[in-house]
Amino acid sequence: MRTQVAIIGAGPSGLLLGRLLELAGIDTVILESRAREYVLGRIRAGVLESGTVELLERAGVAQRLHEEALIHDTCGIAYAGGHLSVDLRGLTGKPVIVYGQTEVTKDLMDAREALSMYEAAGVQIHDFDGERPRVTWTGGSLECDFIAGCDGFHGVCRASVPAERIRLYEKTYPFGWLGVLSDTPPVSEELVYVSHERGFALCSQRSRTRSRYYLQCPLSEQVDEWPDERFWAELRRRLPEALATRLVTGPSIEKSIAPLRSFVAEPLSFGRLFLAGDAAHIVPPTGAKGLNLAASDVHYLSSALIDFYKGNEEGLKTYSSRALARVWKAERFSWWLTKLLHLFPEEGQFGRRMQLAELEYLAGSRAAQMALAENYVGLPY
Ligand code: RFL
Ligand code: PHB
Repeated sequence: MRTQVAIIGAGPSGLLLGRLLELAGIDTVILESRAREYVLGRIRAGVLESGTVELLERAGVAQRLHEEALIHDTCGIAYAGGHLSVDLRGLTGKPVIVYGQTEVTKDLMDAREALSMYEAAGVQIHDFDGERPRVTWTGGSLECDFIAGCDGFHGVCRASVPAERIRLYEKTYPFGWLGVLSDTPPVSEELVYVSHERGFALCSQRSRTRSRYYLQCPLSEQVDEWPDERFWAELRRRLPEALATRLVTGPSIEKSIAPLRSFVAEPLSFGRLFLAGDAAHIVPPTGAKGLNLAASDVHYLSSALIDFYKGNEEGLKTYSSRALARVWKAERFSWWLTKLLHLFPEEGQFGRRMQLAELEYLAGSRAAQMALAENYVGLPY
């Protein structure tokens, strides 16, 4: 079998790249190790930058998004008696868009006409330094011009690069996020990020009838140590009183713990192999940047590949540096917001007072709110 671009991974980055290339008349095959239903069942991101939405429009998959997504002009931060509502639109002219990663994935899967192979076991990539890279899996092989490594943090593509050709930067955090999805109305119209003595909490949502909540929790804890009653009781304790009394609880329909990590691989290109999305970098979810960075990588990579097939190789040469310039800024923002809002017991009382002083400063300074808002709504491509 032969194709122009072999895409490894059917997460948002692989599917979006495949769709943009398909629209430009470029042949692609997507190889995904999991079943389609498994990929669709993963509950992950919920907040899209308007740049991501524009890319989905270009990919022709934004129709349902425009009918169902919620537009958020503000975002809330609560802390020790204070509550700040950051006027994203007033400060930047842009809102953020609440629409689940699951829905983005479904829209992209439904639109794709070219070949996707799910449950492809034992995927390996070969000869990406030469003119004729190859991909093999149990029972099949594929020749191609390029390989796009869109296979997430634990994928095979980054792992296939010889150690001396790649630099990895990593920071792990000593806690995770315990997430619950429930068919209950969101506690607040805006998303609320909560900095509390007992730990961080986040009130997010998927629709007017579906909520997504997160609690900072120790990495040592297991999901089955968190029956619904314990989760709701702990969330209520961390919320400001006005929200706690409004909280509507109900049975969880998904519950999971995700570790927090900052990670960047440099560079993103190795001969004819290009990494994009979580395969190349991870941010802690606090800034809601992971899916949006996957989209901006795909913006740069898709236009570079389209230019290549029109005879211009320049974009492929600069893909890594252009994508990474944006990645590092989002890494900084996500790291900063994580440090500002989470409980770090090892930082002691002084560390906590520094957080509160910064939150008070943020509450009283338009300049500081502007810096937060322009990063949260997404830096320009
Ligand atoms: P994905 O989604 O991990 O997809 C990679 C795909 O590759 C497949 N794969 C392989 N296929 C073939 N062969 C192999 N050897 C393979 N190994 C892996 C996998 O099965 C998978 O289908 O990466 P992608 O496409 O780069 O997309 C990245 C996003 O999924 C991720 O950044 C976001 O979900 C991060 N994230 C958030 N991002 C936001 O922008 N806003 C948010 O609000 C937000 N919230 C979150 C998040 C991530 C979270 N978790 C669980 C990590 C909240 C959470 C809790
Ligand atoms: C989510 O709704 O899953 C979500 C929202 C905002 C974040 C992270 C996750 O910062």
